[in-house]
Amino acid sequence: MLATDTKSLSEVKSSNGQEPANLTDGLTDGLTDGLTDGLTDGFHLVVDALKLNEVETIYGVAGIPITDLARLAQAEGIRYIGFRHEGSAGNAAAITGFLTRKPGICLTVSAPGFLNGLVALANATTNGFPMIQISGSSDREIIDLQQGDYEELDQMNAAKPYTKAAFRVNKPEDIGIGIARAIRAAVSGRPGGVYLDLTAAVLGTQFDADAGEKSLVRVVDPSPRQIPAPESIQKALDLLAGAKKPLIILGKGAAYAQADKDIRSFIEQTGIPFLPMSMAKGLLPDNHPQSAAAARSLVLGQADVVMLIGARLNWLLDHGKAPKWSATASFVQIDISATEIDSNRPINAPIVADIGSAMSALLEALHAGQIQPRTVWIKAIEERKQQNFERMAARLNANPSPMNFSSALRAIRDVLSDRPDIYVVNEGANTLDFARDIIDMHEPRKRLDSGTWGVMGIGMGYAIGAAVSSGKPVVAIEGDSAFGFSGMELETICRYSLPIVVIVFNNGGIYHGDDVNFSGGADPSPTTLMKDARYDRLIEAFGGVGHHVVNPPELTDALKEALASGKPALINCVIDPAAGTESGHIGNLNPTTKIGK
Ligand code: ADP
Ligand code: TZD
Ligand code: MG
Repeated sequence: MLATDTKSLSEVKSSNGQEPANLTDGLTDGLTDGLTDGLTDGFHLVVDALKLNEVETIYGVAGIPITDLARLAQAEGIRYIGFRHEGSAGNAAAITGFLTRKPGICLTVSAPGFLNGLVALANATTNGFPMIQISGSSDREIIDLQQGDYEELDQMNAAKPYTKAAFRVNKPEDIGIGIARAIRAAVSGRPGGVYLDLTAAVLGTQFDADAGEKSLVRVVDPSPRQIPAPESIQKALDLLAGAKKPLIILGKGAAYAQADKDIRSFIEQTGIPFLPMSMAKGLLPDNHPQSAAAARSLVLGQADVVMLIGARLNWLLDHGKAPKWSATASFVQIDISATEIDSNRPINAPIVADIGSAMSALLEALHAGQIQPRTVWIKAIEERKQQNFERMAARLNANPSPMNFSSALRAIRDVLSDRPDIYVVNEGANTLDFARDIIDMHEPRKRLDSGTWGVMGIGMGYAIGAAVSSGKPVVAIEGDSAFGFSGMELETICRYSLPIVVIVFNNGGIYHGDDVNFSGGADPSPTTLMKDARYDRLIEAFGGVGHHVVNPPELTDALKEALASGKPALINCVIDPAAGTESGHIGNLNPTTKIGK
């Protein structure tokens, strides 16, 4: 930080020629009671507004001009979790939003801190997670004339293209309505990331306490139900009733909706096979007899009526197009966002509604025996599943040395099968693809991963957000490259003593560890990482427990021990450098030169 950071906030403000903020004349004075001679200020109003709207946690990185905001929030009973990088704070906020259906809050300083957090905010928007990034910002007059302020940036306009909404509060009396707008924008309709800009001047300005209190807004019904049109329900049921080979695809919108019972009832009453997208795994347990996950290519290629529940037809579903999909299939789609319909393929029966309301309307209108997948369809799926289970079992039961992805994941799967309560965070390329297929989930919203962007760097932020918001243990299964993006948050995990076990799949590289430098020079190749790196020793620097494992029994023991302790741990899991493939399962998206290197 710059030298100015050592001054108190009031000194900085005086040097800016603005009113000193009373609050910071000796920080603790008045921090909790908040009022000095019937006055409040922007800091207090923000905290009061967040508390009024039941915000329990703020994730952030402190500094000018929001340091006192973080202190005051903590003093007033909001839990403050301080990170080492705003990206991780933002990711923690985003996943908290996904898990709780309330916007996760990330607090950042101006300009660079704001930009560090913005990637997470954009990722939240892309994935449909409700989140608010609150950032302090420099003096508007100086920014707008580009006169060179400390951490100068036109943050609101920088945020706009990447967020669901972006607002700036320019007067302390607008803090209440600004926070209310941000909350409603984040959680209503398709959830997303919202940016809220609070200028240093607004935070420091004093204001009549009574008028301040009256200016606060408690948001009423921030994400109201969106009831489906009855005729859309009828059309969907008619289409499914005529299907011979129906299929349901569950996406993370279905997980977010928390309509778990009705979704399961509809699937079980109709007997339709289902396929979960990665973060919808566990909505119904992965070992449910109707799961078609192990016959994925068969069902996508042959289904004649497909019902999408909270899943977009994006790249993760090959845009719904041939050859992966049947060119003649018809589609039902339930989505809260009307503009999602017909995005890639014509949708024959759209249901624009929230999934909870749509599922209960479908169940109400459904007659017994109305929808009956053909027996040949169910049998074909069953046969394909058996074949693939056998193939998978052969891979899982092989015991290569060094370990490969399958043998390591078999050990983890067996430990986690007794612990359905544990959250699984997962990122990497091969590490992501293999773990998604091998680790069964048994409860909804327990698998948190790279999501719609396939982004690296969510690992420690998601793990911390899940542990803090749920109080439950987390196992983060991380590629060695993926882990590096947020690895310094090990210190955060240890500082807050969170029950997080990080397993680093150490194959010495992005995708694999045996790539070569085509120039023949001494530098490692672009995808190579440090050979034999001891990630386990990183966590020891912060008082956590490190394990170094080279075979499945060691991995099993280390994971059991780490989970039993409930303390921060990192397992450095040595994987054969030759085991991975370039880009994991999406090598088809990776252009390569045909001319030669
Ligand atoms: P996945 O990656 O799992 O396939 P996506 O993120 O692509 O899932 O799609 C989720 C979809 O769910 C989005 O189109 C979003 O609009 C929708 N959605 C999110 N929440 C709800 C809800 N409560 N009701 C209806 N649709 C929702
Ligand atoms: N940067 C960001 C933010 N997201 C990305 N997805 C990438 C870079 C590119 N990338 C991938 O798509 S996967 C990956 C990178 C860098 C890492 C893969 O290596 P890993 O996993 O060690 O995490 P495996 O198991 O070795 O494949
Ligand atoms: Mg790797």
